[in-house]
Amino acid sequence: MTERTLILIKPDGVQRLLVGRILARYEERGLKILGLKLLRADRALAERHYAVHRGKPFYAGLVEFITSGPLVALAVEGPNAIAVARATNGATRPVEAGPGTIRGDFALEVAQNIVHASDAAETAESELAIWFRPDELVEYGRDIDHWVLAADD
Ligand code: DAT
Ligand code: MG
Repeated sequence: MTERTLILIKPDGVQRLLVGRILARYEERGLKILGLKLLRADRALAERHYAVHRGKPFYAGLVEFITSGPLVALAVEGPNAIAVARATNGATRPVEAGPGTIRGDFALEVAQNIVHASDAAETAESELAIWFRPDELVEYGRDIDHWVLAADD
């Protein structure tokens, strides 16, 4: 099923000069980029994004971290995009993330795990709305879609 999802390259990914290499992984996988921007999240935006984690012991650190520098927000589309993006990211705890995943290749610590991706259809929809206005998402066809996507996608 064609899905859209939100991906963030968190401030550690930007500071470590990994934006291009990380973007390439989603792009090469075949996910279509619909929206892309670099911004520094303020506290209100971070708190909306991480509302489900409010009250957890790591919540304050999480908001602090995500607002600590610019990040890259990315809206992508493709078959099973939600699961594909999370599989490309790897497990939340980098120690459990397999080699070949972004976290498995570039991260060591859960609090500096480089990337975010929405975890379900409802969160993808609400998170995309938090980070992108509707007119910031661009719909277009790609000539390679014929090679990447099944005929009925
Ligand atoms: P994911 O980002 O894989 O969806 P999550 O939603 O459970 O993981 O947690 C959100 C982020 O919070 C995660 O990417 C890093 C941080 N985090 C999670 N568990 C943590 C912990 N035990 N200590 C510090 N940070 C944690
Ligand atoms: Mg999550």
